[in-house]
Amino acid sequence: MPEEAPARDRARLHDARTATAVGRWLGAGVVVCFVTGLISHGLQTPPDWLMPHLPTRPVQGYRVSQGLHVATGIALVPLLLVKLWAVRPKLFAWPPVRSVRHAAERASVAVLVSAALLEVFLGLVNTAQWYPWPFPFRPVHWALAWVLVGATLLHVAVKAPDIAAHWRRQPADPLGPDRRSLLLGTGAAVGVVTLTTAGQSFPPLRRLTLLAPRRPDASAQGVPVNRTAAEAGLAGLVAAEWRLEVVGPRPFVLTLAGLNELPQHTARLPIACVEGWSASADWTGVRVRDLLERAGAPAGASVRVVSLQSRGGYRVSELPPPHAWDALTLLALRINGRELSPDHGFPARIIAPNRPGVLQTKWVGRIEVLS
Ligand SMILES: Nc1nc2c(c(=O)[nH]1)N[C@H]1C(S)=C(S)[C@@H](COP(=O)(O)O)O[C@H]1N2
Ligand SMILES: [Mo]
Repeated sequence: MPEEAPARDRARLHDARTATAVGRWLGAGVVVCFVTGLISHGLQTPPDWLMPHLPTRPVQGYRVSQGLHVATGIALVPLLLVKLWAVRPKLFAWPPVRSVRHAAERASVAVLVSAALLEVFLGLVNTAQWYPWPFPFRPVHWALAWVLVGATLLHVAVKAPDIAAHWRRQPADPLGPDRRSLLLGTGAAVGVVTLTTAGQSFPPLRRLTLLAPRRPDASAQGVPVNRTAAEAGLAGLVAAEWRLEVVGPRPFVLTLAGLNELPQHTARLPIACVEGWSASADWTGVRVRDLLERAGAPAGASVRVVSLQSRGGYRVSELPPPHAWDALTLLALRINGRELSPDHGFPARIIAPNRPGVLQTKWVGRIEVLS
């Protein structure tokens, strides 16, 4: 009977072949997100043993890995929704539990689905700089990532026979116009969300950046601002009163004029925010290395950078030895040839290669050599 065909076709989309076809893209996305997430976590909160080994090259490394992290996370949204739709009849199968083994399998799927939805949602909301919950974002996103990866591995192991059987399309199981439409539609949805958001870190696509919270070019001095001087309580900063204090074996204090008299260097480096936007600029200022040598810092010392900001999580950052002594790491006074605007950290801010934006401390007041 012809009327039955559409229903049967739809039912055929809720099958193992569709689940496998979408699932492997989903799996690849989870792997990319997890690996780039490990990189971001390692650069942002490195354990002590990792500090001396953190690479400063490639200069754009963090920009690329974090851009990929956020772009892939966004692409997971349509993939997750289609995958859930494809397996929906199984999620609501009746009776809910048939055996102990079945109960265990369902429990693991429940963990997988809730961890995946929550993890992607938290990340997405973070890219929009919206923190509507009482818990801190990073530790929760980090812990959930491990739950998600563990649950994914378990799921792949349990489903291995199904995945193997349906990895390739069977001759007896033609693609059919319905499945082709579903997969093409999914691919198109992934393409649209990627193309309309990736411009926040990938300049060639910036004109298509319709859905991203940021457009890197439409902002002060060509680089977006996360926290303004007013928000940091530093709108009234007076340049003549500002001093840079360098604490080390031979401590010293510099005025802005004094800092301007030291050898100036220019480096083209990106600000790469964990929230997924990034933008490059030409930064000019004094090498942190020169300040460290003048303070008599022992070679290979780490450095703590302290902002004038009195509160907030990003007022202090640590430069690991490779970054502290890198010739490209600057205490920047200028951006693209102009004096830093108050929002970009006037009179001085840190800029270092291959480093998350949160650590590129603005409104620097003190640099401390750590032993
Ligand atoms: N003192 C201080 N420095 C800071 C921040 C801050 O809140 N306070 N925000 C950081 C974050 S999250 C980013 S992404 C960059 C953004 O730099 P920009 O505003 O110059 O683009 O500054 C970093 N430096
Ligand atoms: Mo940031």
